[in-house]
Amino acid sequence: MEAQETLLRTVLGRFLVEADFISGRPHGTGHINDTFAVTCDLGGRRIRLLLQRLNTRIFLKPAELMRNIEAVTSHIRRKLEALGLPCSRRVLTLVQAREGGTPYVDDPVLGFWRCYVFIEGARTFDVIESPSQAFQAARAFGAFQGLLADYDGPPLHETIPAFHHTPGRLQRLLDAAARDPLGRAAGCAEDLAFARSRAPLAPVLADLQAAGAIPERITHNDTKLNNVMLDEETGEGVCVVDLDTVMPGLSLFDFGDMVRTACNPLAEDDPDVGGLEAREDMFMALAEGYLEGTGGALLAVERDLLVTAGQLLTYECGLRFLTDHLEGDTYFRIHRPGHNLDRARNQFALLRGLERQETGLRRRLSALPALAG
Ligand code: GN1
Ligand code: MG
Repeated sequence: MEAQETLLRTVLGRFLVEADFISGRPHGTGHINDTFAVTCDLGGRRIRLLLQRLNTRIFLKPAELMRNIEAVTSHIRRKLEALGLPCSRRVLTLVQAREGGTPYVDDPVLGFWRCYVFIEGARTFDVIESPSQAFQAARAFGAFQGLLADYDGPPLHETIPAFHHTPGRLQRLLDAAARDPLGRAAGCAEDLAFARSRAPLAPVLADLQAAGAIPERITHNDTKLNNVMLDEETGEGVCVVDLDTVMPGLSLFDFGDMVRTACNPLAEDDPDVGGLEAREDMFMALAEGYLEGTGGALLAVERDLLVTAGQLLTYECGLRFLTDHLEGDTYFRIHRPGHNLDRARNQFALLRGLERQETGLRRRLSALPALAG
């Protein structure tokens, strides 16, 4: 604990903040980076900052990633200012490093760190509680995409190549199962069989994307519901966070990943998945929020694929968790043995639910005023 505080104090000292370190502790439940909330004293006033150590085994070009975040957040800030909207809580604010003129510290000993101003009075949810939260979250992710629709800054670097190329994700799973480096494949034979049985789903969006049948836009690509902050008082979606994968993609990736997280009545790692049903009220709230947030930008071909996108992104995430289980848990942080296998099974159970519920969901969607006719 003390070592951690010493580390955080040292890292904070490398950023351009005239505040004194008081305390720091781990923050949030992200699987990739290490995140800490740090409390400081600024002339007698307490302020908080967010320090994050990037996982550079996964983000291989962190400086380019940070250039993406700078470009995207400044574009959004400019647009909000032009609209006369206050930006301090609506877009992430990076703190500059003391040296190097960069918004990050890259140190051979400390690692690669960035620092954000903490957004107070808002929080994230790992399991969403009400359809109005789902609506708010989806509207915020939709609005985020809308704000970037006219992005004209430097081309965005692809921080993780082929991130949502589901056929590639399936292939990697099959390769991992064939190599079976830790002898875990026998213990998940049924899960692997399920993954194989859904192979026809894998290329659905990738093929349409490759054919240019669905427009590429700048998307968030990691719209897990805990990547958007909701105001503690009003419940409004205030700020989209975790911008590491903002790059060209499909709106349907973003919608699908929201379905994956908001429609799951369980936490994504809950092993007790018998008869899991997707929450249809959440699905409808997401669709309404996303359609509103994107302000009519979604084409008919995209609107027709909302249910499929939910299934596909749930499938893809299941493939990724299962691959990581077979490869020895080197990607997603685990907190217990078999954690990634539990996560994969949970995703596959949700996919089964979304398949059983497909007709009903489509019927309900077609009755939405924004989609009817
Ligand atoms: C990771 O970083 P975090 O925890 O918000 C992952 C997402 C997965 C998610 C599954 C860069 O998101 O793609 O959907 O875990 N992020 C990256 O919970 O791989
Ligand atoms: Mg996150």
